Amino acid sequence: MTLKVYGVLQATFTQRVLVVLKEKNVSYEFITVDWAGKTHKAPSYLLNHPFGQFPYIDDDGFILYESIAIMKYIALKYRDQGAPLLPDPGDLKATALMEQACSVEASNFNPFTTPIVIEKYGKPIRGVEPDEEVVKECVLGLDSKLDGYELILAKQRYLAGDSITIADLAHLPTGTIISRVGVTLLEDFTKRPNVTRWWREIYTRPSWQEVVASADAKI
Ligand SMILES: N[C@@H](CCC(=O)N[C@@H](CS)C(=O)NCC(=O)O)C(=O)O
Repeated sequence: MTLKVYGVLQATFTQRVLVVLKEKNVSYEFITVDWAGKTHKAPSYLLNHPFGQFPYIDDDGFILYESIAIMKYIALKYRDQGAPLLPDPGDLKATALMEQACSVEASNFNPFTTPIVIEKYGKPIRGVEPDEEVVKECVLGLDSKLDGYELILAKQRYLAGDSITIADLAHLPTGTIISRVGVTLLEDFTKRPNVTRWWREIYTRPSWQEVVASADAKI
């Protein structure tokens, strides 16, 4: 049975799942969640995602939510297709470094980028004014956290070492949107050459360009 993805093409956490599926060349069925109609809050939806969010996947009856968990599941299930995206599961230290890189994203990137996405992208779509104070604070916070990224990426090509992993790919959705709304910290080569080198490398992957194109085509 074809793997089913429940989500929204323009939603950042859904896009994390899609980029891994494209990296692995896995065919899937996409089911658009009617977020405006709040179908994700319906009792039938909550049976599969108790927090009423998207994305989740249904892989032949196996239900999984939380985008990072889904990325890991797909990367592991299709380990031999495309770029591995995860270390050999038997390699304890490489796996720990990949988990560390995932936590780096969750602690030092997403808490700053997601509020910017909400304020400068999500709110205007709904005709709501962004809170510029929140944006300013998050830009300052991200700017300082990216100094840590620069130290990591001066020593290695990707966040978990010299091979790309899901931890790198997890940055793509919100990183792309903040840049589109004018927060170009990831592209400032003079300030942080290694961050910019890394960002350009992941951003231009064909898998990600496909995800962006299908999101833009639906707007
Ligand atoms: N930690 C979750 C976050 C999922 C999430 O926040 N999804 C947003 C869309 S990008 C959502 O469902 N928002 C609607 C809501 O929370 O009611 C993940 O990584 O999957």
